[in-house]
Amino acid sequence: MNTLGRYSKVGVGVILGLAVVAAPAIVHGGFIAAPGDSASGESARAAVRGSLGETPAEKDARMAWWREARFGMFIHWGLYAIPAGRWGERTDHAEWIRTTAQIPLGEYDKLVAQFNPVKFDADAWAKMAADAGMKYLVITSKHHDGFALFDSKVSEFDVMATPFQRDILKELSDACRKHGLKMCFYHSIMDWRHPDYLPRRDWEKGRSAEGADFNRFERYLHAQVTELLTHYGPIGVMWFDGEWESTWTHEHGRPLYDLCRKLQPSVIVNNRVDKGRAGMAGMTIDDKFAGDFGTPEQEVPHEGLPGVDWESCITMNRNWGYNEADKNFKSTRDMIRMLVDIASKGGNLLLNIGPTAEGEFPPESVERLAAIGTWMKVHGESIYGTRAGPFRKGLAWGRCTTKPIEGGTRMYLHVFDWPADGRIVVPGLGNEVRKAYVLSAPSSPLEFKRVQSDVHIGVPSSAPDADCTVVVLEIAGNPVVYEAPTITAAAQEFVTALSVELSAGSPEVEVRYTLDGGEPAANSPKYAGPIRIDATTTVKARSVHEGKVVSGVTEMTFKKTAPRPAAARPPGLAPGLQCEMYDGEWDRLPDFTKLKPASTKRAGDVSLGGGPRAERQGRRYLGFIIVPKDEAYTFALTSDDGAKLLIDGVCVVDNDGLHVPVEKRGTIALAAGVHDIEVAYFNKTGGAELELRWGVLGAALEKVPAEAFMSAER
Ligand code: FHN
Repeated sequence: MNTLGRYSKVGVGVILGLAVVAAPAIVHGGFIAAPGDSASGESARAAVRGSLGETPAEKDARMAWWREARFGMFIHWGLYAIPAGRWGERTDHAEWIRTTAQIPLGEYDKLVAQFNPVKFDADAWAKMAADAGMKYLVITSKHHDGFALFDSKVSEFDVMATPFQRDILKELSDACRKHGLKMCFYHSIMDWRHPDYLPRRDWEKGRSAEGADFNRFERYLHAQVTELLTHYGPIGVMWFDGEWESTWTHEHGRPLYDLCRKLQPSVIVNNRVDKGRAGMAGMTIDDKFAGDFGTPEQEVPHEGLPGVDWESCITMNRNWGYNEADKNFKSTRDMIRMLVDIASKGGNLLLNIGPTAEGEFPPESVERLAAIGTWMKVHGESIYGTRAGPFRKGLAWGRCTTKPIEGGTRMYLHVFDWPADGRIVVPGLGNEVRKAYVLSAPSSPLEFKRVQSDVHIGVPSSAPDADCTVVVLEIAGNPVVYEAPTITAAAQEFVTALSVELSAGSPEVEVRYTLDGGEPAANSPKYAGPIRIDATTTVKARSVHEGKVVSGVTEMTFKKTAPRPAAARPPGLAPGLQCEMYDGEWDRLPDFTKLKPASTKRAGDVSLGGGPRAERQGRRYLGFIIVPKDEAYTFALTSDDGAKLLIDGVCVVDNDGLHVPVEKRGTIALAAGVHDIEVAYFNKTGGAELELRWGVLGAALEKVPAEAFMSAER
């Protein structure tokens, strides 16, 4: 059957126009880059209001329930639960089984007739989530296989085509509301079944892409998202995924975000709606991309990012979809401590369940949800609505979350390693302590005393809760933490000048510093804003509070370097680069100098251009880059799969290997003029991406314009 016939044609709603905003101050990899044109900085910041004119205060109001929630349930469920990971001899598949087992469409479609989860009980699922202390539930309305768990009028590849014939999402949304949970949907952009979705899977040899119309697919995607945001009541989050393939672009992402917000202005949308996600680390690389929160996957950021909303999505075992053989479940203790770690960094945890084909949660998941719920019943206030702890350098024995209280702060000290000496030491806390107690025994105060800049708390000999005891410390005012200052700048080498920022972490603590290598003291210059240096300088800084030195010294040396000289401009240069094309299959970049190119063409810039992406292809861009002025230049090379940037033969960015689109950066000091440039790139299979951006030190990065490239005409 021509599967094209199985999808009705859909019109498209009005797609909101794009609001183009300039980039505000942006955190790149821990460095602060300010707008290139500071004169427009204020207007740029004022203009940063998302594409619907939302003000920061309005966004805070929209995000409030999500920031309060801290803890949600992820559910991956669909046809793939039927094989339960097994196909032929292998038992290590899961929700990707149609691709990992290379199952032809017709074969996979047979699962539709087998999907009959007679034990599905929406109320039981919602109750288990609520009893575990979760506040929202995100379920796969459609995963990459294209199967809809809801009654979709624009697709017949949905739950109504199965023997079950019940709208699972309708039942679950009603149950969620009954149990006080926000109903949320995970919806995959990538769709391995819709005839208009490109690219095809590389192993689907016989499945032609003839007639595929990606614009028509986008209309279909919008139509299903409209169904989800129209027929199931108030939705908390639209959790998109599968945005990484090259056919999906920023020009698709922003309108999809706007559609969601137009249909339900209060809905929250993750950053996988657009192209701004930094791989599995999940954070958004640039404010121009749409999405309300970052989405680290199977990992927790090393430290929270102040003012950045993010949520780590993590499985209980090793698979998202049900795999019968996967008994590698994390312990309850590990998952409680993971939730605490995430909350202590200001993030949310989205903990995954993969239900069986019969419609039940695996018993191991049920047991762990109940145990987590028992802990949350006693300790939930140390998670819900809390803020990241103030200890940037961490705590040896556990984690800290905080909540403002009348005239002070309540600090929740989550103790993983209970002290043998009956004393918890809170390092470098400058505040007056009002009281201390174990959260589970609020009427039994604990003894505490100040020992220099530390606070010692007397605690029972054994931990009241072995998984994680919470000790509450109530202090006057905002936390004042004594830690050695941090020193940040756009790079450690520069050509003309560099801006250096110092931070003590707590606003009440001063940073005193020296630029001559001397030891900073309480009467050294006080940091009052970015320091401009124009010569090689060693910066030393330490924290001072109420006239007293309260930390050790942080030191960093910044080197002024001569820019690499420009080359003599060869004669006969023409705009663009030489681009050698190679055919082959690699896991890492080959040495292209030892291979013969299949063809050579001129490329306007370093990108893959429009159209479908080739697989098993290598490229080598050669020529010159014209540098406008003597400066240190930061280059950002985004690729899927591997790539490298060399300038004057020096490797500036190494982004080699097999990966989803990932951006890597490097900085090099260049004199104005012509410099050799070489970009090597390969794509093995699946998605493909290549982009080169640059910026002078400290400025926002932009795509390297075509007019910057020249090469000899051949
Ligand atoms: O490919 C999906 C995967 O199946 C799963 O849905 C995870 C969960 O966020 N997301 C993608 C992998 O990054």
